[in-house]
Amino acid sequence: MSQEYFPLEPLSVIEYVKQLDAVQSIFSADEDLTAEEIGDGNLNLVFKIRAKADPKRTVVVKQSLPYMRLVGDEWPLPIERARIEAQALEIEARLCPEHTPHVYHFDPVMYAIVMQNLDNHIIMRKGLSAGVQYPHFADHIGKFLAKTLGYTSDLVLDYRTKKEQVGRFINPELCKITEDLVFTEPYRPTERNAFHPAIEPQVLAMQANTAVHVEVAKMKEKFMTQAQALVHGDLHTGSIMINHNETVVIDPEFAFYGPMGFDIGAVIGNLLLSYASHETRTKDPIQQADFRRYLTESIIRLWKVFEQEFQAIWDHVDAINMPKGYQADYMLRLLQDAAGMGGCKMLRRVVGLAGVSDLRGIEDDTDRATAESLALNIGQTLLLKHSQINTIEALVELAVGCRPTYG
Ligand code: SR1
Ligand code: MG
Repeated sequence: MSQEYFPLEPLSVIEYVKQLDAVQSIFSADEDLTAEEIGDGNLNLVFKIRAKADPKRTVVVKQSLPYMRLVGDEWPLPIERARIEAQALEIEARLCPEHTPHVYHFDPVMYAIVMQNLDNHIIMRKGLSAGVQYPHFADHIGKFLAKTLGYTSDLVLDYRTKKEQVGRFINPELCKITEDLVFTEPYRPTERNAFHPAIEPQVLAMQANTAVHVEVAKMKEKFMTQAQALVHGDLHTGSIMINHNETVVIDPEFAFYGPMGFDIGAVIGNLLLSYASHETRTKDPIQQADFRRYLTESIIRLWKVFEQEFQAIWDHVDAINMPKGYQADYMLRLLQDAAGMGGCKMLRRVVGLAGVSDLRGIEDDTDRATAESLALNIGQTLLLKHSQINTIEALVELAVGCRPTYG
């Protein structure tokens, strides 16, 4: 093991992997390996390592850089986030192994995680852009959310363990990125915002809307103060690797003790970003309606699975012994938080620094602006109306009632 941190490169990562005991069952010590840096994330180095003789024998090495990869070294970041990610993956693997990648090794000096290469899966965002439907996704993610959020909350953990866990997952710098990029910058003119010029009138109207500022402040306060459960913290469709049968959640480096609605809202908001993108990605009305039905049914289903599994965990353990009626009130608040925070997650992807390929990848300029205009309207509607939403069906109804302003 190396004594000092250095950023890996395709050659050094091969030498690095070869000396790890943890992968001896996959690669033999003298075997030829290949390394490819896939680098499509905003933050880290990611290498795929394969045995030349048998590319199916493969691992991924993910290493933290001391700065934001997307922006450069003028935006320093703590490499410590790899430790948070490794610990969160350990907990998720214990609670929900079927939806968590296998970790072979965590190196606390190199801030590198060696893990399963999900070679038979694709990034869900890409599949959704291509109009692919994943029939088990909603059940899988509903269950993942229920287990990872339920079992790490006060509803299950004893009072001391819960507080110790909050301490282990203090993640200030990555939380600050979210506080800035999700809950602050989209709502005011800043240098880092980037949006399509055609939707500028809509963006300016949103930024001038006092009600938007008040509702986003409520969401930001919850994000900053409500240590409800160990949340993934960045559960968008780029953090989900998927195929027809399997769903695996990756990348919990933003994990911390925060509001459950932030994770649930991230998934819902990202499905609705896809919904908005198919305003123009899919022109055929029958295909468009079919795919959008899949997306909205998935939102309803994932919430229902979450609700059922979460309540079952709560009923079984009930560490805080709350009175009757409290559970229904709690579940309603989770739904409303998910709507409000999901709305913010949509808005940041249209207006803010880090966009998503669902929208920014639409080649035709007018098509892109039209889809982004719709995403902005859905995000704003969910944010403004979150406290009036009483059912998941009502949330979906509000979203599908929106139309693009532009186009
Ligand atoms: C500047 S990029 C930061 C974003 O990338 C991550 O995936 C998070 O969503 C974060 O907000
Ligand atoms: Mg990520």
